[in-house]
This record gives sequence, C-alpha cells and structure tokens, in this order.
Amino acid sequence: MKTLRSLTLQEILSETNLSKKAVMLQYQAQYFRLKAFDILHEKGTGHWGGASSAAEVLTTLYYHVMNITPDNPAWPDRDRFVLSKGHASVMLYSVLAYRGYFPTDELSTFRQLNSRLQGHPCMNETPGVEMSTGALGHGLSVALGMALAARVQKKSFWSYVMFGEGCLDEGQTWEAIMAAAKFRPERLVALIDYNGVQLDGPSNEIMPLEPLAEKFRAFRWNIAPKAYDGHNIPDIFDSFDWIKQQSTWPVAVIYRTHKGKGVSFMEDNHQWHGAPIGDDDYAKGRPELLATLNELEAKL
Ligand SMILES: Cc1ncc(C[n+]2csc(CCOP(=O)(O)OP(=O)(O)O)c2C)c(N)n1
Repeated sequence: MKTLRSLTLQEILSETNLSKKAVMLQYQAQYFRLKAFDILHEKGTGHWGGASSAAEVLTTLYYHVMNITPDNPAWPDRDRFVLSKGHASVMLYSVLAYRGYFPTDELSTFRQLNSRLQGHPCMNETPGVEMSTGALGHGLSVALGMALAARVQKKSFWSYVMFGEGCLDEGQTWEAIMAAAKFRPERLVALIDYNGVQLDGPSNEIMPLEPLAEKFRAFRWNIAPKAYDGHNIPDIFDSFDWIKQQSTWPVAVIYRTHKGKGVSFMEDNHQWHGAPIGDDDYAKGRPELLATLNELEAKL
C-alpha cells in the first residue's frame, strides 16, 4: 500500500498565501479522514460518521485559527477547544498528533487498554485535550466557563466548542445557551457540525431542531447570517473571518456537513455512526477516500 503523505507542519504554517493554504488544508483534512478510516478499520471500533464530518473544521481550527503551543499544552494564554461530540475523538487525535501534541505513532494505540487515546477524550491523559467529553451536552457549559475565566483573568484567549445535533438535544446545552447570553463572555464561539444524522436516524426524526438559527437568535446569540459549507476550506475561512469581525457575544456558526463524508455508501447514513468498519466495507470505501486525496494532492 502506498504510504500516504502528510504535509509537514512547517509547510502548512509557513504558507502566507491564503488560497494556497486553503488547498493545503483541504488536502490535510482529507489525509486525516483517510487516517481515521484506517485506524477505525484496524481497531474494529470507534465512530466514523461524526469524525469524518468534522475533518475540515478541526483542521482549519488547529492549523489556521487557534493560537496554540503544542510543545507547551498548558500555556495559560492558549486558545481553548472543547469537542463536545467526544465520540468523534479519532479525528481530534489525528489532528492533535500531527499538530505536535504527541507522537503520530501513538495513533495506532487508539482505544487500546492503557492507551492515552481512549474512545472518548480524557483531559487528564491526552496532551491537547482541554476537556473530557463523551456524555453529550456538556461542552458548551465548559467552554462558557473557560470564556468567563478569561474575563476574570483579563486574558484574551478564545474558547471554541464544537457540537452536533445530539448535544443540541440535551437540556444542559440550552441552559448554557441561556447562561452565555446572560453573561456574554467575549470570544466564546460555538461551532455546530450540522450533519443532520444522529446515532440511529435522521435528526429531523429524532428531535427536529429547525429553525435552529432562529432559536439561537431568540436566545440572544450572535449567529452567523448564513450556514457555511463545513467541508470547503475557503468557506470555513470565510466563517472565521466573520467570527473575528464580531464584537457581540456569544457567537455561533452552523456548518452544513455530511456524516461519513468521503465514502459514498456511508454518507448521511446513521448506520455508520459507530459501526465497526469490516474488511469488505474497508476495501470498498478506502479507494474512494484515496482517489479524493490524490485529486487534492494534484492541486498542491
Ligand atoms: C448524554 C448522552 N446520551 C446519549 C449518548 C449516546 N450517543 C453518542 S453519539 C450520539 C448521537 C450524536 O449525534 P450527533 O451529535 O449528531 O453526532 P455526529 O453526527 O456529529 O456524530 C448518541 C445518542 C451519549 N454519548 N451521551
């Protein structure tokens, strides 16, 4: 099997031309998607659907947006990120490893006993993980606390949280939405990975959330006037341009995404939320991911 090429940190971080950087991040996100697919197949466990849908936003955050120092994960002024949909851990781990928080070789220990890379992220074990998550619905409360701590400490770091529809079905999220609108901490940003599918069916059937943007507005959040394409790096760049121009807090952005993105028979299908990827499906699915990676490589 041909060895996949990850772009180096140096290559990506030193690129100052935004169009070129977008092409690089598009490639790198697909690299992470393929990496995650390989890991989940090898381990026979983990969550493909929601990990795949978050690839581009997570890659952009860690390689373009956040002010972080992976060699010193506890730097007090770092930007914070909370993956409220903790089951998507394999994508977070892939990004963290290649971003320099821990050795990339360690990814092969995913979900093993005593590994630092447990099925759901653990803040006490894994460098770069800011909050232990997995029980849906806690992330925004934590990110709100971080943003309020920044205010108390007179610091200007950003607090980002990513959730999907599952977290929005939790009452605690709406309590945090209300509390955030009361305290209005600066630089608190909710990134919504809106892929429309949950563990056992379409979100519309499980718990309809629409009109979601209007609900955030009614709760006095500053929500982006349009939904962005969460798989398109230039569009994601635009979303962060919009975020960085805001001065009314808290801020939320909806990203339209596809669960299981990149493997046609797995996309938008709840059956691939967390099912093990067996040999046959791996053999069918991997060439699709690789073909896209090769197309993106040709554009580099
Ligand atoms: C409190 C709680 N209830 C149920 C679950 C089981 N569970 C894990 S993921 C999931 C569905 C999540 O759907 P979504 O947020 O849309 O995730 P994504 O599609 O982004 O993977 C459920 C019900 C859980 N982890 N926590």
